[in-house]
Amino acid sequence: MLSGLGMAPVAWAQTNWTLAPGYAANVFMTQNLAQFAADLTKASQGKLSVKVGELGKPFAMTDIRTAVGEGKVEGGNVLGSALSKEFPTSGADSIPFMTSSYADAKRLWKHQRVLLEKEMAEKGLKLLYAVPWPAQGLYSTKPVNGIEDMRGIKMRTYNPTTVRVAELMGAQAVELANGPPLVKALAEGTIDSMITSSATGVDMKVWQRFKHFYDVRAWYPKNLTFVSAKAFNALDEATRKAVVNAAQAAEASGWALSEKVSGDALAELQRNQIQVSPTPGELAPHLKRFGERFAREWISTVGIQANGIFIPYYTGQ
Ligand code: PCA
Repeated sequence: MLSGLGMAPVAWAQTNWTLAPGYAANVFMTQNLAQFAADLTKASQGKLSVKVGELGKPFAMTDIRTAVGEGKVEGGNVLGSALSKEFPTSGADSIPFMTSSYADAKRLWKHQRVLLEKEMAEKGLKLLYAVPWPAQGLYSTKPVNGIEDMRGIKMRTYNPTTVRVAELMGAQAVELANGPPLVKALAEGTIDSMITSSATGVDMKVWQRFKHFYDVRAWYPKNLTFVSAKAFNALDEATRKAVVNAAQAAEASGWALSEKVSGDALAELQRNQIQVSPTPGELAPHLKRFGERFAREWISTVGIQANGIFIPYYTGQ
């Protein structure tokens, strides 16, 4: 209302952004995204209104990046390593056994971010913040004692690393998106195993199908929140600053939330009769070898950029 005496008419129009989520509304990644949207809307003092869309409406996670590039939606939240064909350095957080704690993951992100921001900027995308999923472990219908137990089984995959690990183990990769496609496969019993977090196991109520979770802590893949650079650059300076500040806060709250969810979800798996165990002794050396092989393959695909992450990371910076 502009009825106040002496009040100047509003000279600016409100900008509306929609962020497309790659995961359902009850998943902690999307909850954190919704908080970011609400905080940013508030901080922009009416200049920017940000809302989170609904999973799959209309974009599946695999379509979000293109939709943002084409200006169909201003931004999104997707699994970074699923974009590693276009943005090679996004795959650094899915290299098996490179990180085995949140502290490692945070240090990796510090080095990865510099390169990834640049790669994305070159394609017209503004990277806002990243949040890790809890450590990746192995779910299985049957007990896994050694590598023989993985041969020929159907293993759900979600990015190039999980596909390659399935191949190296002699399992059959079945790519399934988080959400309805995975829920359906679990209900129909068409997969025997998968590598993902405790959190996703709970979200998908995997106990209807899986009986075992091996807490392998193989890697900490991250979700990226980004917008089109065009949408970002169209904002005035103060609002751009509000976006950057809100993104920083969302990154901090997201990492804390991930860590909390990680422990809660492990307990919830156990409450639902899933047996939680460490990596089976006979499987461990095979996984380690596959991890090393994967890292070598990754370096040769990514090239010189890999140095920019590996050298500072492994020299403890
Ligand atoms: N959950 C996502 C990706 C990694 C994770 O922990 C999924 O399984 O789809």
